[in-house]
Amino acid sequence: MDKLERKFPTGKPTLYGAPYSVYVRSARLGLEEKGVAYHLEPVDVFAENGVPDWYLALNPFGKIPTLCHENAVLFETSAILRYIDEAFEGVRLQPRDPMRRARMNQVLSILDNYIYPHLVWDIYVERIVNARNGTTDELKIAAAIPVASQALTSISAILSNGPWLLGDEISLADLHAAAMLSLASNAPECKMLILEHPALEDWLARMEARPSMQRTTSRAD
Ligand SMILES: N[C@@H](CCC(=O)N[C@@H](CS)C(=O)NCC(=O)O)C(=O)O
Repeated sequence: MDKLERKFPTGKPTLYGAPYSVYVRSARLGLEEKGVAYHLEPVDVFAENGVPDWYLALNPFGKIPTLCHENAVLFETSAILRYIDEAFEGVRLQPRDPMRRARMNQVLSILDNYIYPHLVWDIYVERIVNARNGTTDELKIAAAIPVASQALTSISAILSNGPWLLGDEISLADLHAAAMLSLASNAPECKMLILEHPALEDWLARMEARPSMQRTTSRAD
């Protein structure tokens, strides 16, 4: 049976991706928090020979994750997260109140547009991943710090009294943010920036303690 024939193996949703990806982890956190059984189908978009053709047929951008469910193929993580929340029973992950819901969307946007490129790529990847072969670009890290700092300040300003970003109820914003900040905080520069916001640091510690986070580490796969 080839990969595409295995797309809808048991009626469970299939998530294509690799456990190292923050975007895949975000989608997995949605599934875990909802209590949805799913199948994680490995695909390595950074493989030496490039993105496999069978995967490009699912996701023409060659990014992970992609979700397949009920004969439909869905890519772009924020769409996947919203679908998971709306299609399955379980705890509600999007506020009903319009302003809280807008705040959740605002956080998702800040994460995609500022945190992922600047904390994950410009700082974490340079400091931790590229350091392994001695190619860290210090100028890139230095240039990223002001915008990374502003992005964390903006999320911190939204963080209410907790325990979660939008208050009493955990939302998609918490899941997406935890996936990115958990990884980025391995870089000392990101850690320092997070420590400037004690409430954000406490929030991240609370997120790290959740079973969903513990079940979705790369080590757990
Ligand atoms: N806009 C996409 C972004 C996903 C994304 O960038 N995933 C990374 C892994 S964390 C990826 O596939 N990178 C492959 C590449 O950039 O070639 C989404 O929201 O799902």
